[in-house]
Amino acid sequence: MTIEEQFESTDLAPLAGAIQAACASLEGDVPSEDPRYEGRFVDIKQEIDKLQDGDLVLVDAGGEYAGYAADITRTFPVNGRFSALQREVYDIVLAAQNAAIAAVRPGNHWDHPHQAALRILVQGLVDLGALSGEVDHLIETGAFKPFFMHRTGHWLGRDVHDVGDYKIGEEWRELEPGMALTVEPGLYFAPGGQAPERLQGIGIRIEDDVVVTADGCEILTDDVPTDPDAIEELMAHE
Ligand SMILES: [Mn+2]
Repeated sequence: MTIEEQFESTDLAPLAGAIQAACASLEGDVPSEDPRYEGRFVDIKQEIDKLQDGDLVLVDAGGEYAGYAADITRTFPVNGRFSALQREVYDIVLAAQNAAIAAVRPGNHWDHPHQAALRILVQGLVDLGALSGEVDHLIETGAFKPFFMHRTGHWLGRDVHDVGDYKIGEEWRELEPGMALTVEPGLYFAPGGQAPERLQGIGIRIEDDVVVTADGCEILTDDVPTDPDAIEELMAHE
């Protein structure tokens, strides 16, 4: 069975078409005969054309093995080196991720890692000049939401956003050994948005998959580096 036949035999056929279209677009061959893929092809082609020296590219990749899903995000500098400002933002997001991962342990509840990440991200937004005021107040009022508009993770398992409750009644669910989740803080400064202009266009997310253990958690995706020096090193070899 060819890989195409395998894809066609599952509901992944549209994804296979999109991937084929993307690959074909890189070779200059436009597969326009199949209308199902036309929109996807255009989207991907436009995104590829936009990459410029000095930009960042955020890759949020899903994979499946033996029926279990993975979900990993890394942010790369297109030219192979983070600018000083990009690295400043990157280091804040990485510190937030480390704090969140440290908060994934039995006895903590679902919201603990998010609150740990949020505190560091909001302090970072103040340090960067994107927000001003007391961190507690900025968290309470949601003033950070233009720059961090999603939560720090979700359940992971047979599906990439797996089933499972986050609260039981009014209470956040307690973390228990064996639970799998993502840890994915980010900071995003939209062009034309309310951040200082020097920050606009920078968007960074770092996502790992973790499993709660007896006394903490195990990072399943740590073979792919998050350290910015290691990412630059990785890019220098390709
Ligand atoms: Mn995710």
